[in-house]
Amino acid sequence: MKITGLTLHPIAIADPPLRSSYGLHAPFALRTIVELKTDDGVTGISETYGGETQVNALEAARERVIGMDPFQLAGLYEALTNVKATGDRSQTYMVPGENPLDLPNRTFAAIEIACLDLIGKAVGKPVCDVIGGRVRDAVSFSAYLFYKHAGGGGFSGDAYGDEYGEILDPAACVRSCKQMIDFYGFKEIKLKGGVLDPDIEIESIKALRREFGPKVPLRIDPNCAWSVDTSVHVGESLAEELSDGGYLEDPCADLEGMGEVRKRLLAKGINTDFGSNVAVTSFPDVPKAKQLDAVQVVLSDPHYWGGMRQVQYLSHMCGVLGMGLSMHSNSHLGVSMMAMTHVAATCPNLTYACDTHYPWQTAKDEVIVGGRVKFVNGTVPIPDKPGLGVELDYDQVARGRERYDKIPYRKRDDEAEMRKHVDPNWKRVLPRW
Ligand code: GKR
Ligand code: MG
Repeated sequence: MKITGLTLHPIAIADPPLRSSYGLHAPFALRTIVELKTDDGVTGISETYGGETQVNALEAARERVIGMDPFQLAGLYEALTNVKATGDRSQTYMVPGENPLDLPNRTFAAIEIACLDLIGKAVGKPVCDVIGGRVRDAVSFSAYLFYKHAGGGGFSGDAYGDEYGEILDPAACVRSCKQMIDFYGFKEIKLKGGVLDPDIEIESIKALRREFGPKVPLRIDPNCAWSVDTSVHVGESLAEELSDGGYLEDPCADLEGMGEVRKRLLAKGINTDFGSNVAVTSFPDVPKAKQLDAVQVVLSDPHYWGGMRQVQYLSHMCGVLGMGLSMHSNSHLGVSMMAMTHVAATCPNLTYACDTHYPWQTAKDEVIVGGRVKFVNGTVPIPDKPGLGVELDYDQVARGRERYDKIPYRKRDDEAEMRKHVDPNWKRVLPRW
């Protein structure tokens, strides 16, 4: 089998005005759909980050990809990712998908996942079984709550309905969470923090605990907006709420900072686990995080860790080091949803409900045949179909492309969006509190 075609579909999908310590989400998020065709007529697909840099990097890989045997992924990994680069791989100062240092990994991942989809289709097996077999038939996801302004995304002429309304206080957090849980059946909750005063965010978590009780694990993730002292204050205030399967995610910048917070909390008898997808983004970070006791749960993500097999290696590494594994997400559609689900199904120690932004996207923009991926009691079951189990709806892809062509920006810039829509003088400062 040989790859004979690579088609890139840059698309834009409506995204509500979600807030995080990075700033504000733009009215449309950018994604790229990758499509590979083989000489025997099989097609494989994947979805990755969007915008010019990502599309150009995939375009640059074309020559290496066309003509290759899709089974020969180790050689492609070496060819695309073995580049000498030094610098900060973390997501401390750059939003996911915009750090040039993980661009090679993102690019490989997009090709790898499309290859695995087409291999699965060629041999008649789901991707999770192609990459070694599943340890579960359905993958749990969490209710991923955001503070947000009113609005459902899109531009004025093409404004989308606002499913969740404005969420800027603890009561609205609880209301939106109930709405999400009623619809999707999620059993764990994550709150994106780093937006309001930490004491208000503490109150949001306490209100969620009061509403949903101790059987629903809680996490809060301010994307390193807090100082070490503030992180200790939040850790102390939420000692009970973040226990029992919850965690405190990237409270402050750097592994050294998180290690210090952990030490100070342990000294007070508080054993809250720390998660990370900001400080821990590549393999060398993992033993360092262990050594500093800074992170107990690593958030994987096939999109920037270098694909599904790298996530499996990460799972193994975390297992060896006695660390837990969870999964990170950014704004995405159904193809990414299924890639995340397939790889999560193969990682035995991925015992936390994975993050997903999926509830924030809408059916109007979905690019898979049959519409949005269906959740069953907060899980996505592995479909009894070959490959990722989904096909592209080309009319929907074309609509996504039209939206992409209409919008003026080609990268994610939450700081600029914040200045445009909320505060003309806004700057991301770390720590903010
Ligand atoms: O979409 O604003 C966002 C999130 O904050 C995202 O960029 C993060 O990468 O979801 C993410 C996380 O840190 O867990
Ligand atoms: Mg995070």
